[in-house]
Amino acid sequence: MSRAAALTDHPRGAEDPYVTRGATESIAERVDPVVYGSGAPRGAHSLDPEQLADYERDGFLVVPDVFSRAEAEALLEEFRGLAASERLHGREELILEPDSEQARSVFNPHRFSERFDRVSRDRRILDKVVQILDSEVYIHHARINIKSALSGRSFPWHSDFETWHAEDGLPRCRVLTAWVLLTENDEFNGPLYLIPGSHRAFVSCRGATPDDNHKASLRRQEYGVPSLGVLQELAAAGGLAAAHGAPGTLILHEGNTMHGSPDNISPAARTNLFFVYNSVLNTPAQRPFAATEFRPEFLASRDFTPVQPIGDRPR
Ligand SMILES: O=C(O)CCC(=O)C(=O)O
Ligand SMILES: [Fe+2]
Repeated sequence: MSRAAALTDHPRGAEDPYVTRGATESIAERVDPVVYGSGAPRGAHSLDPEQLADYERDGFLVVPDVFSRAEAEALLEEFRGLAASERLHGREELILEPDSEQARSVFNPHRFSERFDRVSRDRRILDKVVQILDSEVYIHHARINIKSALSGRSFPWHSDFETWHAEDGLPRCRVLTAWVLLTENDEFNGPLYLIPGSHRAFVSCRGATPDDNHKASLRRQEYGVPSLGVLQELAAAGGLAAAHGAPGTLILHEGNTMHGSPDNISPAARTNLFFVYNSVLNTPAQRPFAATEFRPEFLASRDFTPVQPIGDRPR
């Protein structure tokens, strides 16, 4: 199957339920399910019905102890080795902080390291992802956000799906992020903030996407962010939550949940690994929905090969 043939032939314009980056901001209703299919368990590591219901209601779920502390520590060590090697030098996968030469993000560690590749295919993650999305999945991108002690910078409020739709052409919200906490995430070191229930509202953001927007947005996002008024409306309905957890915690984060995170001025780094899994039935449209060009491949994969799980056999 050629890659071009695998793009989704999705109607554009008036039939797009998620029009965004226009002259005005507005809130539209989500038209897609949150849990696709029946939500039936897919293996030994599926969510139980209560966890699945919490995810469906809130748009995220914190699952402690999915990986052991030792596994998280080994992943952090692997990352330190990768960061210290020459392999990332001068590469576009390495993103620096907006105000310093410190590393902010490293994209697609699973393409650089077998250990990260293996965790991306671990059934402890995939059984849950496939249960929610009800199809095979491919990795849209993966990323490590480092948030160094004292100087790791914030991420403004946003919905990931808004960007993936506008700039990467993902037609529908059949996509989620699975985060593995590699360090403690606590109230001090810049944890993720989320608005429970916000995944049910699609915020159509104001402002046309500039060319090459990703070059600025990965360091400091300015397009695809909601106004104060819209945030207040969402927070009035859902309140705010912070995702805290020990190393090895897994966070499942629905693609459209509104989230952001503050600066880390604490003395401890907050380093997290995340994988964005998109349904193979939701590959990009022929063109992005609200940008002149697609973002580069390292941000939005063109390899739609289904992820092959490893680990325990399914039940
Ligand atoms: O690492 C964080 O705190 C937030 C990152 C984020 O939202 C993103 O990369 O889309
Ligand atoms: Fe995000």
